[in-house]
Amino acid sequence: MKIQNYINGQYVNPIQDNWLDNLCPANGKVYGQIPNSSKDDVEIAYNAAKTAFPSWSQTTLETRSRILIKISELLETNILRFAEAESKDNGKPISLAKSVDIPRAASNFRFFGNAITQFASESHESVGQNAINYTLRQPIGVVGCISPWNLPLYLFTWKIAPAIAAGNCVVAKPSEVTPMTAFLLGEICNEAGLPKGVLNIVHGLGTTTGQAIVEHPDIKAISFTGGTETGAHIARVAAPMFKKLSLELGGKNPNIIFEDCDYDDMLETTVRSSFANQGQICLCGSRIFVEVSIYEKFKTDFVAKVKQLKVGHPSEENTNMGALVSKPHLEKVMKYIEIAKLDNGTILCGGNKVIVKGYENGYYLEPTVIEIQTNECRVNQEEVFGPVVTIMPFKTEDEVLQMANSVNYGLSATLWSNNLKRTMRMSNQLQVGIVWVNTWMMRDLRTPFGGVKASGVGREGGFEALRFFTEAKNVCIKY
Ligand code: TXE
Repeated sequence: MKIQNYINGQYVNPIQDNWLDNLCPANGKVYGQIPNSSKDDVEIAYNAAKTAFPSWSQTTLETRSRILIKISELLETNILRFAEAESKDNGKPISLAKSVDIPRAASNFRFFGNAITQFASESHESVGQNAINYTLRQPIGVVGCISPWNLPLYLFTWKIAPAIAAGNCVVAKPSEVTPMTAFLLGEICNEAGLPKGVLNIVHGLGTTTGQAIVEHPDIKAISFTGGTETGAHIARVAAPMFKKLSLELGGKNPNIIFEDCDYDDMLETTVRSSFANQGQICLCGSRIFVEVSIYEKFKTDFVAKVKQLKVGHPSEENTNMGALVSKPHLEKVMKYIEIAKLDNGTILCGGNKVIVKGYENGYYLEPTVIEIQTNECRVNQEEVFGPVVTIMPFKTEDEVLQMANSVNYGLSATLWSNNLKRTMRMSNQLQVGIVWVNTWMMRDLRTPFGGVKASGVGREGGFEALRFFTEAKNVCIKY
């Protein structure tokens, strides 16, 4: 199947007629073509957005809200079609696409459709000076949204929904590895009555299409989720043009387990936080630290549970883990397993490719647990972004806190303990943007989302996202 760009409310071919193959991770076969869009395609998309902006930015909040909520409803009506497309394109289990990815994409539109009607700004009375200040929060204009392959529609809409809710027009690019659901979204936007040009979706490589969006002098803000190196590159390109930037990058998140936790709950959730979506979520807890008193028990129980996970074809309902997203990514993850061995890591389970009968060329990998000797080893310091976790014991709170913070990344952390004072103390000291206590990936869309250090800058979610996608202007009136 050939997919097209969605520009000015219409599906169009890339003007230079260049195409890229789209591969199915479950069997390694080409199953379609996507536009390899050039700078010229981005320019056309930009012009459509620019033309749509004066009217869209003046559209009432009620109308914007109604359209966003309609998009959300249509996604829900079409959940199966979208979930199947997502699963095929990404390799993730269909059960996950149905229960998480597509419902969450629908929630993103619903949430920001509602949030924009509640978004207010401040006023400040300058007491004794007979003056009042008020803040306008005005849309920026044309903004760029660039998203990755791990949660394709989920993260694409997490950017687009607040951008258009706030009155901007968008040039967006999904990952070239997983373009399918973004392609389908255009249809739904038309059906929901989103005016043409408000959202424009261009497909293509990061280094060409993505780069053209970032380099465009009149695209004034870039919201990006992806790898840390790419984020650093985007920051370098965008900085001289003083663009607003929101960068949500990689993670190397600690999962810290104390003896006094609810053990069964912890064990079950830890399997999920390690291997959900084949470990390809920036929030996965890839460094597991366990209090020494329960370390041996945890090791036995965890490995036993992990061995029960069924790696299989993504379309089968009982598959727990599908295929990794691409061959290069599978190779990267496998390279890290070798690096861990060289660093004296012991493979407790997994470590090998899985051959799924009938789909021998798919990118399947066993869930892998590695016992490591030190937090300084490369597999604990660098983002693997696959079904690979490490475990090691700790003795004291100070020791584990020091290890948790001793990485370049700082996205999220999970704490398992029923000692309230300890969890509060540690939550204060962990160098991350998100802390989960006795749970994982429980998301309330009003909360700020993002990381510190090499995990990025800026926050998405709730009013933070609406603030990012608007410029604050102060008006001072003397009376
Ligand atoms: O991501 P890229 P990749 C991490 C993970 C993974 C590594 C590399 O560790 O192994 O990053 O993955 C677009 N200008 N994460 O290479 O390249 C690209 O087309 C503008 C963590 O696949 O960062 C895609 O749309 N755009 C992460 C998007 O950036 C550019 C999720 C992300 O791709 C560009 C994914 C450029 N010069 C990977 N180059 C997370 N935080 O969840 C690429 N892109």
